[in-house]
Amino acid sequence: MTNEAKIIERYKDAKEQYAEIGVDTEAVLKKLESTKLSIHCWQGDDIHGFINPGQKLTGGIGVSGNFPGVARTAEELTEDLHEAISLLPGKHKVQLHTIYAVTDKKKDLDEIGPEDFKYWVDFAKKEKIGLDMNPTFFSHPKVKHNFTLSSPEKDIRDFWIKVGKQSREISNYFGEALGQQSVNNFWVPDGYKDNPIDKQGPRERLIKSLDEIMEEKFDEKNTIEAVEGKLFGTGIESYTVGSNLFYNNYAISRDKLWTIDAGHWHPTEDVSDKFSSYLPFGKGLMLHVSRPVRWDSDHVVIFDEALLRIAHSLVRDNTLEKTNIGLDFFDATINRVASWVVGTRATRKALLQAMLEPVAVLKEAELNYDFTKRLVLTEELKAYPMGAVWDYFCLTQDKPVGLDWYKEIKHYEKVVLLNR
Ligand code: RNT
Ligand code: ZN
Repeated sequence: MTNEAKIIERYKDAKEQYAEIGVDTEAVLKKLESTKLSIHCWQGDDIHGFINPGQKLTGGIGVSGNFPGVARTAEELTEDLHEAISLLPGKHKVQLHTIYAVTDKKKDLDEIGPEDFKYWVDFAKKEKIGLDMNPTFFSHPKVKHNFTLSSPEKDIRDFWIKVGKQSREISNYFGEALGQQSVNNFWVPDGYKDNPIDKQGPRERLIKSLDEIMEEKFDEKNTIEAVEGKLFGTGIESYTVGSNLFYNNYAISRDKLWTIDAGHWHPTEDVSDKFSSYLPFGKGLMLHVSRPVRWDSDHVVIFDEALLRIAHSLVRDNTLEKTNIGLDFFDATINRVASWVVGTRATRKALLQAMLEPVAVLKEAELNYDFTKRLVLTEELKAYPMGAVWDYFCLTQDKPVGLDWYKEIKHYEKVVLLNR
């Protein structure tokens, strides 16, 4: 039997096994394929961007490691993204930041507009993917004492308000050009290292700045804003202006999306428990799927319990439609292209694991107070042949099965990355 025939054979067995408990694997695979995952471009170049590449990273985000082959130009970054996407089954988007503009002219962050992202739109069309946006509010001299949109100084605020407004034009351009909504995600690093006296003032200023940025109306078919809060960052341990609660309320009151980054909470907090508490009130969610190891360390996402809880919540509560799933991690100790592939494949695998559950049966058991059945089924399902379904999915998507992608990556490392 050829390898391909074996994969199909194993899938047929698995399909039967799942059918016995009421799971239609064909329907699952369709749903899995159409669930878009938004890959963050910044894993490829350690969040340097092209606008001011020598600039030190600020804003409490740090990248450790110096694996060779970091992308230094737009060509290198898109070459690497193309390689990663070629190894990933399913539909995708790519998340950009203002600093990834591709322009010949020397421009400051607040001058960058849609015309500087034509390169990326062309790339997205070629790859048949969507684009998401993030205005950059860090790694720039105008981040004064860790403040941007909530700075006490009007000219500092005005600079960043302009960056925010420009990002909406760019995101709108993505939506128009690619015919699919672009999520424009706002995160600012503002905060204090030590205990502040005034906690209200900066938050009021942040609201005013955001409101000013959001004044212009754009068609939500093209773009929608998301706001991302955080518990703390390095250098702003005592007070984060844009806390999680702050943005939860901002998103609800302004009818925007709320971004939940898996690394932005106390390490023992169950991020997945927040979706169903928020969604009955809010328009929708953006996720930054990440892996915090003891803190907001942004490790590469793996198929772990925390990721599975996220996937299970979205599938069991049927809220995938209202959720935009993006990735957010950065690790420079390993091959950066491999890390995209590991994190994105792990996320899609977790979704598959969740979709292969007989959710209706489990809900019924729960409603009948049959907690024994609920426990028995969920435990037994852990050893069901999800891997056979995953391999078949990769095969039908014309993407490498199992470890085959690693061979490709090793080859790419040798001929491309190590020659940079
Ligand atoms: C930082 C936030 C933010 C960034 C990216 C680069 O804590 O998670 O999303 O990681 O904008
Ligand atoms: Zn994030």
